[in-house]
Amino acid sequence: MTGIVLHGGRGTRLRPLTHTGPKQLIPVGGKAISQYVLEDLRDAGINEVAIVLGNIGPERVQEYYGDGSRIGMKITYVNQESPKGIADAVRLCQDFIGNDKFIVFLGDNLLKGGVAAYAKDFVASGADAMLLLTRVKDPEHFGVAEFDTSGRLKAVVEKPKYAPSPYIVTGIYFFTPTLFDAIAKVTPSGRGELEITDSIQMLISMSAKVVYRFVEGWWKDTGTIEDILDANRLILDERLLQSSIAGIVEEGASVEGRVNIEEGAVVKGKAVIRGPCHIGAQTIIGPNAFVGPYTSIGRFCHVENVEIENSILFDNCEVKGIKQRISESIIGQFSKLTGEDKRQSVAHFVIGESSIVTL
Ligand code: TTP
Repeated sequence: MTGIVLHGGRGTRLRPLTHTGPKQLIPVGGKAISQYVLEDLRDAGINEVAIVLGNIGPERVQEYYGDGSRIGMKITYVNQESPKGIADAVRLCQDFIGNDKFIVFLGDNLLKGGVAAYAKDFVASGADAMLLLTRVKDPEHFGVAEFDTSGRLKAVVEKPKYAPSPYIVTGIYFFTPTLFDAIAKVTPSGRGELEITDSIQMLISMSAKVVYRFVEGWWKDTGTIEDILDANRLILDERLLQSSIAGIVEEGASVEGRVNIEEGAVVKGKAVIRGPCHIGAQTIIGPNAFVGPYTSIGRFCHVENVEIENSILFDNCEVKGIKQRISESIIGQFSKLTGEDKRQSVAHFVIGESSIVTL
């Protein structure tokens, strides 16, 4: 099997973060979201992957992953000039896929436990396609599954007004190359995209065998700021199982709970870090800082005289002297948040790359 990992899209719901880079590279727990996707594929024995690049920061994706050897994979890049839909992105990989079975994994989706068991299941099923479904409260915002009385998948409908079931199609799909015949018969939807749901519907109409499994555990689509912060919490909870302290914790500083402190990072006196937290390489925390639960701080940051929790700092940020507790915030790389603000409440920020905010 091979894999396709999408890095395109418009990312409008994640602006300003997506003004300067693709959402799939937003860091949670110290790694780009799509790195968890790639590592899940690798752990399922899939070492050859095509990454589809969109028109937001494609060069950053290539810089981050290179040829893939850093994470033990072989990566081929495919360009999607404009966001013409998931099926359009997949179609561009037809030559790369050849006659292989393959997984399409949206680069901004996270799945507890990875895909190894599902991939085995798909191969054993002999099906042309296998979908992973999950139950949600608001199915109308997704591709929704409709079943017949015997429980077979009858249809998949994109964002219906009235959902035929509470089960939606997640962004992890298993296919054989029959999918390309189906995509060739699909025309762009009302929003001008070649839809993957229409392509799956076409497979069903062509009498292809389309099966499904329900997701065991959680699945997270990271399309909004709230989703990104949730993903950060889930990843720190699930994947940071024990502390690893390669940096320096100075006398008078305190580190509690599960905390990952990378090499060259320094936690200065009177700083408290309460896990689960990730502190990137060469970052300085303190003096006088509280880094609270569910916070991921990138590399080369400086955090001083502040309290911060449930937040994400990209690399190269400076956050200093803010009296309000910073919570549920995301701060883009090379940004500075400083000031002499005296209010003792909780502040919430979403700050794009290379920004300066002085209170
Ligand atoms: P979406 O999150 O549905 O779309 P979007 O990225 O345009 O976001 P927004 O609604 O906030 O503007 O995309 C789902 C996934 O598919 C995501 O990982 C991006 C990827 N994608 C592509 O790679 N190419 C495309 O043409 C589209 C539409 C999405």
